[in-house]
Amino acid sequence: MRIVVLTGAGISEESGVATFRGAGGLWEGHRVEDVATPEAFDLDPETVQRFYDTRRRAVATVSPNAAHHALARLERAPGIDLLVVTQNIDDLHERAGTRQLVHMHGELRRARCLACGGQPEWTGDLVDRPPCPVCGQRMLRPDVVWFGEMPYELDRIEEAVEACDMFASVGTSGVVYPAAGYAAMAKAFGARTMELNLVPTDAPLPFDEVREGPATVVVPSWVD
Ligand code: BV8
Repeated sequence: MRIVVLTGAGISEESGVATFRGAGGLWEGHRVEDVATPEAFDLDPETVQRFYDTRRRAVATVSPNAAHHALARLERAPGIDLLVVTQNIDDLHERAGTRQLVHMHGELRRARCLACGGQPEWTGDLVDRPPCPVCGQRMLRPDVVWFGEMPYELDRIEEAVEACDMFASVGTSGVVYPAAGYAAMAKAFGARTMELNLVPTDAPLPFDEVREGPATVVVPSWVD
């Protein structure tokens, strides 16, 4: 059985990672437009670098939760061909053991060099403009997809969404495209669709099934 699971900030929330649209739509005290766009980076690179440095440090102190571990178990289940497509830039899916994984919005633990295009693994801060390990120039940015930028591996994702028998959306508000369009795409290609969320979204095309509750409860109960 071919399954695609799309995850959003909600799957990491119980690990202690802030969601985007939580307290009053501010994101760690910032408006999204002020920190998650190329324009914001051009205008005020320090603020943007500090924003991601803070999140990179925070993610290093948290652990995968029961929902991440349940998806890693699902990948190993006999007869299951699973692809996890995450909008999250934390590494909690990997640390829980998921292997077939796409970070469509990039990763905190990778940097991108604006000079040579290198994408080195990165665990430290970027605000002090460290040299790129590939070319030595001091032009590193977070390897994260900002608004207006092209997400990663769209062809691979769309191919999997069109071919899957089941599409599950876990912990995402379904606001950001093209991710938000995948449930309808899967349905159009004949898949069963399911939403697992603390607060079900009023998706334009309703899911076949909705399981309401915290990810650490509803994801293991679905998987096991
Ligand atoms: C692009 C990385 C060109 C940065 C992020 C139509 C087609 C294509 C593009 C667009 C379009 N319409 C508009 C656009 C432009 C734009 C867009 O979608 N804007 C929105 C605001 C309208 N999209 C883009 O710019 C994208 N690129 O378009 O390229 C293109 C053109 C055509 C075709 C392809 C490409 C790039 C978008 C990527 C932006 N980068 N993140 C970073 O992380 O710092 S987006 C960011 O918000 C996250 O990555 C995430 O993807 C996104 C959504 O957040 P969620 O994960 O859903 O989190 P949220 O807080 O919103 O919701 C949490 C959910 O969890 C809630 O439902 C809550 O109920 C639930 N929850 C909470 N706690 C729990 C829980 N559930 C379970 N258990 C719990 N405990």
